[in-house]
Amino acid sequence: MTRHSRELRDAPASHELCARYQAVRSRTERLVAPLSPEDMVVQSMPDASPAKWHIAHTTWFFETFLLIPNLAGYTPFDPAFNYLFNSYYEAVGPRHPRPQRGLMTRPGVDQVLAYRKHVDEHMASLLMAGVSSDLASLIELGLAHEEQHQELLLMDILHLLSLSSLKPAYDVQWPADAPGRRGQFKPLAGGLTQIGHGSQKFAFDNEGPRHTTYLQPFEISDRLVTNGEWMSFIADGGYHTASLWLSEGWTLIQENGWNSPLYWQHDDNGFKRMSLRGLEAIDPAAPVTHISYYEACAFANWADARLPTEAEWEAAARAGLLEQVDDVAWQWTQSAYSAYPGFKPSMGAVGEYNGKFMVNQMVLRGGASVTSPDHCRVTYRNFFHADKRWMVSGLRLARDSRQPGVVNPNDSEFARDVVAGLSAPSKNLSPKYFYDANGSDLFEAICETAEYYPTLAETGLLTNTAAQIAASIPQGAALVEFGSGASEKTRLVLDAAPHIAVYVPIDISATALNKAAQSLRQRYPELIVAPQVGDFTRVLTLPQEADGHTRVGFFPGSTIGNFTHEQAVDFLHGVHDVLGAKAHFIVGVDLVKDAATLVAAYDDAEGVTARFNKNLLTRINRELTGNFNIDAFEHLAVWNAEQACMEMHLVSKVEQVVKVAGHSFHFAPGEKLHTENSHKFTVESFTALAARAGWTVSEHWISEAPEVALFSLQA
Ligand code: SAH
Ligand code: AVI
Repeated sequence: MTRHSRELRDAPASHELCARYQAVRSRTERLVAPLSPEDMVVQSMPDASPAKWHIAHTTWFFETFLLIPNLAGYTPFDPAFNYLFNSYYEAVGPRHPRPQRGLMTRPGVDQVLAYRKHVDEHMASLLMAGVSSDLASLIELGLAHEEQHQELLLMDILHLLSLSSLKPAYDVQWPADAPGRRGQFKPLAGGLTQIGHGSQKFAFDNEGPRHTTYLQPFEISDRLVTNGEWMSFIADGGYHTASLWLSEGWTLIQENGWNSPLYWQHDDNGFKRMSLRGLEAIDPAAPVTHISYYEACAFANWADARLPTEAEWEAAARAGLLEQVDDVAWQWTQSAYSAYPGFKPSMGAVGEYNGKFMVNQMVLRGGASVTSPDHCRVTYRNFFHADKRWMVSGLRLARDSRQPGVVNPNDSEFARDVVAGLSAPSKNLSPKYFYDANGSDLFEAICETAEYYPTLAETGLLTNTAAQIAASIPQGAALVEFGSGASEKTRLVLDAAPHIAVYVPIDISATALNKAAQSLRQRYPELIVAPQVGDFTRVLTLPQEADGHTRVGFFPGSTIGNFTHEQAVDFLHGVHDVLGAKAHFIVGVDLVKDAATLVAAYDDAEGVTARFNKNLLTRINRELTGNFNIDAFEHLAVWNAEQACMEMHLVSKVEQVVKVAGHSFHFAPGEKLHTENSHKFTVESFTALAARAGWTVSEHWISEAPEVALFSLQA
């Protein structure tokens, strides 16, 4: 044990870990609640396991790896369970044969639930007694393991129910995948890129080490292949054209008579498919799911494309180019599942978790509708054999670069803006480029720092005013939010105003937007959620879902402060056009206050804001073949009292020349790169600004100190 972990030995587990333990364990129990005892015992095929086995095995993990070695005096619930519920750990001993898990009528479901209770009670004692950092990591692994089994449980239940003649629903309310437009190819410059997990946060051992890899220029679709596209493949004889298929795949479909994805069935009225909601019509605009690697490859050949490699997928996801990242279906890649350079399995029996499966399987990236909330990361490597399709698997197409001119980083808007900003006498960059996938996560982390008061203050204010705001929103309205990010504050408005029919979040960060949209759809099943990825200063029309609904604008977070006053006036004019006549717009702004509070909010002690600021340079290095030395720049936050503006800069510590997109830029020692303005207002100054764009303040509310304000604007 390290000195560090010994020091932590007596500390009770953090509140977060205890809460997470309870949340994960109770979610498993909620997931099995709709099942009958009979549903929970049957094994529908050797790959699947009975629900009863999943709930026992996840418990066995905590008993075997946490309680027995670490809780003094712990007596196993039943010594036979080690044999029954060990999955594949050779180090732990022999086990019940996997294909015969469905023959385990004993122990009964009640006994397995009693086993869970016993282990949970003892885990509570262990957590309270204190855990070292090593033990906390093992508990995190146990919880991530249980989340994987939550997904397996749903996959296995669907497989089981699909074989029932009654085609019963697991849960008629289970959310359906949102339909949407077809994908468009997005170009990405190749070059050296970093992939893999490299932070201190939890990840499975197979996600690291982070390492450099080389990519040719390529194009990748921003969305997944749809059912409609798959129907065209079928109609075009896709399953009957040998030239499209890998030899093993062709043999497989002949032997099994496959002519459509798993769970599809065809009758006189066309295709239907089995889902967790029961048998249903297939939505052509929703992504296709439950396909094998072989089918994905054949489709890609038919579409004159290919599957992305996992490195291409990760680079594109980090660049924020992808939609439907982890909320619909796992996406097959053409990468074989093998060790990253320098990979070492974890120590001890849990070293068997991933490493020993690194042969004959293919990697899938992203996440699926059945994946546990917040379980995924851009580095997450799922893997299955090429013939499997009972998991929620889909595909996203890629192809080699077709337009070398377009993939030249010098031709993108981002490149043009960066080159122009770094060429200016006072170097500057637009803050809208902060928000790639990492930047959006870092902004979320800023909101949790003790110093960044605006989030807490505005959340409190919205909580207190939600009822009044809700009363001002007409029945059946469409709420249009600008820079919605995680849409956390929106929930306060949606809770208070269930009469809102449509929600249109607009954000430049595809990853943040799609994650938020998926989670809102689950929480508000009646609400139509129509996300729009893009620059909100350019949104001229809203999606058709908003047609015929009175539009109410929402712009919290004091993001309006990131504009210059001129840009803010232009934006306010534009919003008026988008929202229509008699528009109503609710805007959050930060108010002028003492310099110490302001500077601390933009220079927190933990350095989260500094990392957010510097991430812009990391993004430039990755996307625009830049060579910024991140450590040669210092984060600076200053209060410009004259402009009533918090400014963020990156200050060059030394004289240096930086290359970006083929251009060279000289930095003198101490030279500043201005990355963000965050204007602060008074009630009077904001009222005057709004008036310049034709808006009248009908009401305003001010939070407790540190003060922020909400304005209700009327056109
Ligand atoms: N409204 C949220 C998030 C604020 S952070 C809150 O109050 O907590 C600012 C958000 O605006 C980010 O999600 C960022 O991706 C988005 N954003 C910044 N500039 C943008 C632009 N020009 N167009 C669209 N979205 C933008
Ligand atoms: C999104 N925007 C309003 C934030 C702000 O406060 O200006 C972004 C931010 N920059 C540093 N910390 C937070």
